[in-house]
Formats: sequence, structure tokens, C-alpha cells
Amino acid sequence: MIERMIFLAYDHGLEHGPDDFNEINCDPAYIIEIAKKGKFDGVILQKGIAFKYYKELKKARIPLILKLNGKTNLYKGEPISRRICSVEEALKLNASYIGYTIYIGSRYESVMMKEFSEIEKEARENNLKVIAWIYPRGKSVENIDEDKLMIYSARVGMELNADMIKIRYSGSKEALKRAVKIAGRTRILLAGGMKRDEKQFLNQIAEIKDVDFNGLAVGRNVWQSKEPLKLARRLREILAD
Ligand code: FBP
Repeated sequence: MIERMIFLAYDHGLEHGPDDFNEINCDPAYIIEIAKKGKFDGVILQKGIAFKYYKELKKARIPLILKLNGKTNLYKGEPISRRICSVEEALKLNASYIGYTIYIGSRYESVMMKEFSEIEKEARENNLKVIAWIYPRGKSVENIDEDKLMIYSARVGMELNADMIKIRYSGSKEALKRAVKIAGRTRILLAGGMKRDEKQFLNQIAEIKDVDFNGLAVGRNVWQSKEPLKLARRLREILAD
């Protein structure tokens, strides 16, 4: 049976800005509570929250996935996300995984790939696992079929020696099967995307549950929900089914 994980992503304050948050979910302590009570396999944070809420994280005993790069959405050029945190800091924070985003297809993909490969090497030397967010972005990929891009993303993560690859589901189950296959021994996680109607979101996961992907790294669909713990429970039930 395939091992499945569900990570709670909360790096949006940097990537999207405060518009993603309301008065409740803008509080990192609230998210750490959800991660704990919702039995998530880890929480994905940038270093600011990880350092400032270290005590809460430690108490909750939730594995930390520390993002080492990031950008804001104010910048509108060809996508690039540079390193803003080190493997050394990840070790100080007792992170279980480090995460890094690569925008494949961007004019700057080589910069991110090089940075990723240095980080990946350092992470391995320190027994840290590596999750690569592989997101096709930029002018060059504008007219390329979504399924093709998802499958290519999966292979890129594998070629770069990531332990897990976070990709966006294109909406085609057949393409997802191919992406899982093409990623070989590298595990596939699916991002959640924008907040959707909960039934619709859960139905989509239920439709693909028999594909051998390894889980979800989901953010907005959980912590923007009025009942995040209920949603988390349903997700776990569906994936374990
Ligand atoms: P969601 O489940 O909310 O989509 O989060 C997944 C994620 O990859 C986050 O880790 C990241 O902050 C965000 O999506 C990036 O979103 P965008 O597609 O706008 O770059």
C-alpha cells in the first residue's frame, strides 16, 4: 500500500501577501493548532514564522518543512525565487525537510536549478529530506498543454534528485498517472490551489485517490475553511480509503 502524507502549507504570507488571510488565519499560532489537531504530517513555513513560533511548533511536535526560497507577488517579471534561508538555519530549527521552488520554463530556471542543486547537496550531507516545488511559469510555457507541463515537472524533480515533488494537478487523471510513473522513485505531492467549494475539492481528491501519488501539500483549501479540522479529517479518510 502506498504511504500517503498530508502537509499543511502556510508560506502564503510571503508568496501572495496578506490578502489570503482573514482576522483568524493570519495568526500562525492558529495554523499550528490546525496542523496539530488535524494530525498533519508537517507544516510548511518560511523561516520567520518558524523562528518566531518555534516554541509552539516544538510543543505541537509537528514536523517542519522549511522553505529556503521565496518571493512576493508584487514583482511581475519572469519568475525567479532566490534562496532566503540556509540549510544551517533549517538544522537549527530541527526541520525535517527543506523546500525549494523552481519555476521551470522561466528565463531564470537555471539560476534556481543551480541554487537547488547546492542546497540539495548540503541537505543530504545533513540528513535532511528535500521537497521541490516544480511550477512551470513564465512566457515560454504560456501556450504549453497543462498535462504535458505537469508530467514534465514530475520528471524534472526526479532528475534533480528531490525526495518529493510538489506539483499542481492539471485536472487529468491519466496525466497524473503518467506523472507519477515518470517520477520513478521520487514521490509526488499535489498542491491544493485556490480555495474552492469544499465538496468539489474533496470530490476531486476522491476521483484520483487510486492514483499512486504520495499525498497533498495543501494550504488555502484547509485554513480558509470554516471547519479546517473537519476538512482535514475528510481528506485523510479519502486518501486512506
Ligand atoms: P495552496 O494549497 O494554498 O495552493 O498552497 C500551495 C502552494 O504551493 C504554497 O506552498 C505556495 O505559497 C503557493 O501555493 C504558491 O502559489 P502560486 O501558485 O500562486 O505561486
